[in-house]
Amino acid sequence: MAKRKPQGKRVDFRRNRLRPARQKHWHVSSEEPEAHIEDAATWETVRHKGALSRKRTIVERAEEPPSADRSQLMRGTAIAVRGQYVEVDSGEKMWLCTVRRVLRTRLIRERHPVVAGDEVLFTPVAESTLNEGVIEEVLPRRTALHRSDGRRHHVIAANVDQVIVVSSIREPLIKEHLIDRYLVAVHAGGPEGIICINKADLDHEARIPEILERYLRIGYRALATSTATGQGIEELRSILAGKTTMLAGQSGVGKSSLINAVQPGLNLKTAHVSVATDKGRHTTTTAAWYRLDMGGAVIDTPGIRALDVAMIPLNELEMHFVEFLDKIPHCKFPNCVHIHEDGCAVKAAVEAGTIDPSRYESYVDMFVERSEQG
Ligand SMILES: Nc1nc2c(ncn2[C@@H]2O[C@H](COP(=O)(O)OP(=O)(O)OP(=O)(O)O)[C@@H](O)[C@H]2O)c(=O)[nH]1
Ligand SMILES: [Mg+2]
Ligand SMILES: [Zn+2]
Repeated sequence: MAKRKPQGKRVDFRRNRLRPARQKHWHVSSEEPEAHIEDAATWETVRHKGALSRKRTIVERAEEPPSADRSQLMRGTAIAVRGQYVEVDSGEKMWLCTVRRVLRTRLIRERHPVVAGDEVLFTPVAESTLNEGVIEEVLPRRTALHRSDGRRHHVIAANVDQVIVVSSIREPLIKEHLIDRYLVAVHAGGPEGIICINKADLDHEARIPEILERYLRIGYRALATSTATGQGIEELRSILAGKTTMLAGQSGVGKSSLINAVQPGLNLKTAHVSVATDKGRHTTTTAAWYRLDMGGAVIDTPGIRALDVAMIPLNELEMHFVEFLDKIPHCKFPNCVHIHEDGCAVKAAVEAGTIDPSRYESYVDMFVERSEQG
């Protein structure tokens, strides 16, 4: 896998920037001189276009990149985004690609126009020890999962069929409401949510069965695993086979360890949870896509505190609690939010024990939090 940034290019950027005559030329038709210079230089260096005059190449870039000869485009999967570079798997080879500027500008609102799992079309520009390319197009995403950092939303992975929401019973201690929060975000994003409680070897009080039952009874798939004893790993393999699965959950719960247990050859980095803080240390730092030998692929993600639920309209929150759906039509008021209203069928179901109180509590917490955000 090509993980190395081609350092040589950086040197070339600098050298090119120091040429005042050309810089002036670039400024003429460029709205973003700095960005453009870098692009022009990248283009030049990657293309190795010795015969073509530098000036001409730059003029082409300034007017808009030559919309590459489409017959030459190759298709691949973006497996990881590292800075300005995207690693692309074309099925046979790994390619280190940059992203065409027009594409970056068009998708400026997202931090990364390309994310792990994206299907892309790219122009191969150099095929040698380091296969290089330029991504021209990101194909429409079947699904997209978001997270927020404060006020911005970022897509973290695309084209995922299912998300395994991983928690650990201990180290770090399980946060049951966090599972519900993840499930809401996953449901809103499109893929199927599956619950996995890892570190089953540490379940000294045998709490796991009750938690799993909460989800199994409302139709979710849910399993307990332990990479220490091998419990549940075969079941996990059967869930992963032939699908594209993202593993999500807090840092330190064992996402990378589970992927290693399924396919040891991947040898993903894992690390001990800090005993002092009971927290992981963000060992995985970038979402990355891995092809599985048994068919299918997994996306390992860095531990994130919560997937984004802020973009879900408040009045749609109820839709993502699957067991509420057949109750909602029986609420007395059509605009019932299932909190203070009389004649609420959801609250009645909680009292009757058909809706789990812990799930209802997660709904109320999320509803209140979302209404405070406005
Ligand atoms: N006891 C026990 N420890 C486990 C189990 N699975 C993983 N661990 C340990 O938990 C720690 C964290 O595992 P990782 O796989 O790095 O966790 P992660 O979820 O990938 O963490 P980030 O990459 O930071 O998001 C490591 O020390 C693992 O050895 C398990 O089933 N039982
Ligand atoms: Mg990890
Ligand atoms: Zn109601």
